[in-house]
Amino acid sequence: MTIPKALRAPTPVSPSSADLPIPIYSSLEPVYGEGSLLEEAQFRFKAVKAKFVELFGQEPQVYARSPGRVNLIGEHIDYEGYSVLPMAIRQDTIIGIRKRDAGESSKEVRIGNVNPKYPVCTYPADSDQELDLKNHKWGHYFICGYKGIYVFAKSKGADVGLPVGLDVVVSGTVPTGSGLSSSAALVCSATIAIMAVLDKNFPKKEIAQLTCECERYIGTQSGGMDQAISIMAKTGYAELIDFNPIRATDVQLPAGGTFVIAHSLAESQKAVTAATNYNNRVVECRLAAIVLAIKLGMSANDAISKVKTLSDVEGLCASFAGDHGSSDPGFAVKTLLKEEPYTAEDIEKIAGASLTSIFVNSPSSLDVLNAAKHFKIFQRALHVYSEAKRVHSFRDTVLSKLSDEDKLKNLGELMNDSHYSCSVLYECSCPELEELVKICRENGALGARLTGAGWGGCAVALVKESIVPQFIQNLKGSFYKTRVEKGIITKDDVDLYLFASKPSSGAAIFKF
Ligand code: NG1
Repeated sequence: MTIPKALRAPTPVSPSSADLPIPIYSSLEPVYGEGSLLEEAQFRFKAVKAKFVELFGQEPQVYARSPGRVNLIGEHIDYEGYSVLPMAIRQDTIIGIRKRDAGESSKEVRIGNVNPKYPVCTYPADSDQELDLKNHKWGHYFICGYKGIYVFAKSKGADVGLPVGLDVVVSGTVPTGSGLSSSAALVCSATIAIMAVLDKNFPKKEIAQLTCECERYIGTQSGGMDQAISIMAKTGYAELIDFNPIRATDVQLPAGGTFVIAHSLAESQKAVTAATNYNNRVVECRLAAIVLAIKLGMSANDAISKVKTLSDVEGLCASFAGDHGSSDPGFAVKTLLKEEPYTAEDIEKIAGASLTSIFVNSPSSLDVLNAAKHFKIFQRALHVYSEAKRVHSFRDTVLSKLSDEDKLKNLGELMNDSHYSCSVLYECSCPELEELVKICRENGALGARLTGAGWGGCAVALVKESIVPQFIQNLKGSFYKTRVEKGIITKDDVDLYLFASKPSSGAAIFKF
């Protein structure tokens, strides 16, 4: 008998994985699989436990891990509201954590590290504390999560009690200052470790949003890509990450290609150089958006109060372009902005307001204004609009009916174009990255580009699987050998800075 449609039970809608909470495992295998990865993880978890006992005289109650990431395409556009396409890497941050009992003497958060390079940091058990940003300490990243989780719980009406004292040990394998998001791996693992010890869990998409906001306590105006992929990644897939609201869509990369990650060995100190590099670009993009909005007919008052990002004025730019027979928002940039850098006075004249009044509520932006001589808003806006387009071309290529070989060729070209734009228009490269990207291409990469914030850190190269061993060997000879000879790194460490990577899994909690 056929049941009439109206009487049928509604088809259950399966929640997307981003609606699910962070997975809780009782063994390492679901994350680390088997073989050498599992062995390495077992070794590291044991080391965390041993350090914990050494420092605090007890064992952790629970563990959490969150991975670093490599961004395949979509650089410096997440904070402008545009989609990006990263994948998680196997390198991660593991945290062992224990809640200090009410009876225990000091109410503190004590954060140790298995790596002796990072001394124990102690903070008050106070979620309202201000981080001393002039005195940068590695433990600050943990406190970002600590502050954030209490604010978030309050906003959700979740009862987490008063801020607790915590003992914590960290073990990280994401190289720092590498553009592989060691900072987000630490902030994300800290946040979920604290949640776990407080016996709370939330949907991944909410934690992705929360952890992005958490990391801003460190003083960078982060976009959200790193936290989103670290929390929501899935083994075997890159993810197209959309913002407002955060969403992740699986992207299955074509067969026959491998992403090789190579460190330029120039450390990118994003938090320390924020005023002249990362936050400077965020401010330049906002100024570009305001100037474009005004030139396209918006009142200066509305532009200053309503326009935050270049994506806010894309519609205006596109309709201007449409009136001139183009569909490219970059057309508006090329027509309405001048190529020469703008001085503060130039922009103040257009906006009818002082720059300090525009950014009055953002101390980190005021630091940018203090440090900046001029603003290259033409170049920054062109980069953002063209890079946003490349992300979609990348995804469309993956979904197209082309052969895998042709797909890989097109993806490589998009990566090369992205690098050019980062280097020339956004000026976030450096001589070491330029050398490395050139060497990657000379050795057969289908495409190569800087990845992450830039100004140092890593390049990512798309390489045919069949030539990966030879490619790595060649890079060792042409880029790393001289650095080993100069004592910049040791021969044994080269494999930490040059490796092939497959899309790995996202954040997890472990209760053994
Ligand atoms: P890395 O490479 O991890 O410093 C930074 C930002 C991202 C994104 C990229 C540039 C943070 C935590 N991450 O990444 O949001 O803007 O730069 O695409 O600030």
